[in-house]
Amino acid sequence: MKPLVIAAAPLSPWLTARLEARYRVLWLHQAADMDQAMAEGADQAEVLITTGIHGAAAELLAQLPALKVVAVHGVGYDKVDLGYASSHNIAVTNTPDVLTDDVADMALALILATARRIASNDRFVRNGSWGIAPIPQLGRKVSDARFGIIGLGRIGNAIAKRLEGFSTNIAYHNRKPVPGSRYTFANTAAELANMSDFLIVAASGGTSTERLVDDSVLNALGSDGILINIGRGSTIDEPALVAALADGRIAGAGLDVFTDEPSVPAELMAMEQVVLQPHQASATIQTRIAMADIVVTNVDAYFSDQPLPTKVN
Ligand code: NAP
Ligand code: 8YV
Repeated sequence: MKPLVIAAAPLSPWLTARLEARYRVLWLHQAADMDQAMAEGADQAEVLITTGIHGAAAELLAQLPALKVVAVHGVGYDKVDLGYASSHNIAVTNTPDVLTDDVADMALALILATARRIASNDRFVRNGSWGIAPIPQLGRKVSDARFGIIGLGRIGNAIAKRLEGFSTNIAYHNRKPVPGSRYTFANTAAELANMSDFLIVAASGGTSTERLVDDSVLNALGSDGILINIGRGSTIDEPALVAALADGRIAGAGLDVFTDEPSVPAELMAMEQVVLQPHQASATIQTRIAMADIVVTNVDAYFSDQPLPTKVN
């Protein structure tokens, strides 16, 4: 009989196919409630698969007494209660590296789309305004701009490398400087914002970055500044961002992630200077296949008593 694994959320077709070929998958979102899931054997399951967006809260983990592994389809595991997992000997795995290029590409796409008004100009053409309404507002030059990256990790570094094609003025803020980095270190997020035209958030989520980009950071970015977020929605004080955009205290924003996904503040949706994406930074076929491979490799390793290749705790 195939071993049982639990899926906490819908998964990609590649991951679904590979899991179902090897394991009996109990889909939590298809169960009427936890009682039904328990009746189907959830209390016996040793592996839970989830996404970076869905995570695994302590309330869920506490209902799964046999659990030994939480395999996250995503590099960010801020939505998994790592404290609970570690204190109950539950290993957590993620999918680093394979998505780095795609997420960096999305940051560049959002920089260009926001600065050059790609989305609003597209709407302008589609709604028949071209030739009738006044010409669209001018954009902002990206080449030679000053770029600041919050979170110079794997993804932040890949963004910086791409930005070298546009400018030599690249700075970053981490909790500590990256040894040997050729980019300028800023001690605080506000100091970085103050020296940037584009402020790009690529830091991990969680308590240490919660609302790191607040009113003071947005004011430091200034009225010509553009904020890009491909990290986590929790890193930005969203009401403060809405107010700064509405008041013209910053010029625009390109956002892939939000505080309460999939809910996006109505004010942001009404703003022409904002480009919005539904958490798509790693969403290419090639990368989703590679992410599925890593999840399956970790689950297979667990069931064959091998070390978990991408364990984070
Ligand atoms: P990583 O290599 O671990 O980089 C994380 C970076 O964040 C590090 O440079 C870290 O530096 C910095 N950081 C952490 N806490 C900080 C704090 N309190 N203040 C300032 N900087 C802080 O991870 P990665 O692979 O680049 O991924 C980064 C994040 O991107 C993920 O955790 C995930 O949330 C997000 N992501 C989003 C998508 C998407 O679809 N939009 C896709 C993939 C990943 P220090 O430790 O030195 O502070
Ligand atoms: C995914 C992500 O969209 O890797 C992450 O941290 O947020 C994204 O790659 C997500 O995990 C979907 O499964």
